[in-house]
Amino acid sequence: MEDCIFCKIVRGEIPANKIHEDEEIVVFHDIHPVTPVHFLLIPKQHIVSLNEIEAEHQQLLGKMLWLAPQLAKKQGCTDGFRTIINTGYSGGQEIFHLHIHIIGGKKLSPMIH
Ligand code: IU
Repeated sequence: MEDCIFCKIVRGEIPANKIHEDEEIVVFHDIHPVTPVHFLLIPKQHIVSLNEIEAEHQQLLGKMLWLAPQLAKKQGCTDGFRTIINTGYSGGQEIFHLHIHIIGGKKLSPMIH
């Protein structure tokens, strides 16, 4: 997707503070962190949101979730973290390229409001 900001990060056209990259996934620190640790896992492939996933994406999504705790621990979240996927307009999604937020680095309250 030419105009997608996260696709531009994948292609290296705009900068991001990357903490992981492999053939399918890029992970980088969120530019507006809401907690001491806040990073995003994105597929290199342009998938709009969780609403658009297909059966063929199962392995990719599994890999993203498999990577998340490893990277969270490396970023200092040794005692837990929160995983958020905003989906669609009502889900609060602002960037329409699927991404998993990992937030942590402090004790989070139990409820999301
Ligand atoms: P959302 O789930 O679509 O609401 O989250 C988008 C996130 O992308 C948000 O936390 C932004 O701070 C973040 N972000 C970023 O890390 N780098 C960017 O260049 C842009 C947005 I634009």
